[in-house]
Amino acid sequence: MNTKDFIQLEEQYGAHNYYPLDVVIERAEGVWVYDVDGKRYLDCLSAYSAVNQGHVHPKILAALTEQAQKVTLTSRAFRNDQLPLLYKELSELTGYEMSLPMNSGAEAVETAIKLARKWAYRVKGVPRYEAEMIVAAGNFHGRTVSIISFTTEPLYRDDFGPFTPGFRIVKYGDAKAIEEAITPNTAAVMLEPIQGEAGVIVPPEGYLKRVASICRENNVLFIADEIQTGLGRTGKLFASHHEGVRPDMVIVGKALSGGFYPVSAVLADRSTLGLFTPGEHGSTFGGNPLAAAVARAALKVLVDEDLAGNAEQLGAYFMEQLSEIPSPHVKEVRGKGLLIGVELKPEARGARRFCEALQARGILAKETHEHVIRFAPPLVIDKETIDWALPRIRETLFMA
Ligand code: IF1
Repeated sequence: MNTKDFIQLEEQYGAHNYYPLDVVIERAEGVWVYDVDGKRYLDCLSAYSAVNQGHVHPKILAALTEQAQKVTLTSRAFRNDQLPLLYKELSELTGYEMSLPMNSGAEAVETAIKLARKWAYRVKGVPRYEAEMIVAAGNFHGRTVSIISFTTEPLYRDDFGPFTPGFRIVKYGDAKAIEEAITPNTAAVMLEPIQGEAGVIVPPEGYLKRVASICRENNVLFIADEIQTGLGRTGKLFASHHEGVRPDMVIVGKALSGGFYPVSAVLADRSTLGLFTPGEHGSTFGGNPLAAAVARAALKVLVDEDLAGNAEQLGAYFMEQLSEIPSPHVKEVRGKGLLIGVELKPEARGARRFCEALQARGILAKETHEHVIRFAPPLVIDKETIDWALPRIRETLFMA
């Protein structure tokens, strides 16, 4: 079977909830993916930053294979020998006292929302069911009904009401807007330190620091969704570290497993995560030994290979080189570390056609919000590979 055959099957039998590039990948290793026709591509999406460690990293694969032959799932009705070690290693790495493991990023976001509400009622004394959360316009936190209840993207919400109440939406990047939205019933502020899906929107310098102090001054929890920006992507362990900010809660996912398995978690101290009592919250697969073994190996790779450092160094180089391309189509190059967005001018007629042209030149990138090409390769990329990509990107950015 070739590319066309696979696409035909997908079109016929699969729900059309995506508009993927016409590339059918059968194998991947490091920064490279290979399609069924034997073509090689540089992956500049990293499965939306889930493959920071590079595709099929041998050490994570070994951990998966070894654990899969021992025990994969015990449920949390019993205990297993991998989860306690993950808890400890996550705490030592991130400096948070505790964590709660889930599977998808959205499940971890829902967990953070429930925890913030519980803290509001039990600790802050907000009257029951009056708790509010402040979020930012342009946010992306997942696809559940509660989460799309506070999205500003019509595509994600219009056909899916009625919506979960209790969320206030303010302009991203404006700390004053957050201060003005706080009421005595505000439980938390939840933000992406850099908005990925909105088009790699980097907030003004000092924004996160200002928001963190506004939250502290108003007895409001500050929750950072680091599912996409975390675990080395922006050149630090967490994007909030660029401003020396320590949120009350940090949500991680994606690269927590290096792309091998859905693993997510909420990180916080005992004063919040200690509020959960047995049976209140959980999931069948949350904290399973296979997920924990894979996550432990994925975190070890991040640290041992200093992937955050590599992202910082090569991200700066990549961004500098992209900024020097005098393409008539480019409006702005922005980002941090290896989370880079190239915004095109409206007259460029949208980023999709540039992504298709990049594909023809052996590079897989994804458009986001119509006009932005996101470049987010695995953090194991080297300078030679970036230098291989640059002429191909330059050529594409000069197409008519
Ligand atoms: C899709 C977007 C990226 C996330 C942040 C939570 C989640 C995500 C900051 C939820 C997930 C993924 C979801 C995937 C495409 C991708 C995405 F385009 F949708 F917005 F990365 F930008 N917080 N993002 O980025 O985690 O439940 O997916 O594990 O839904 O199309 P999840």
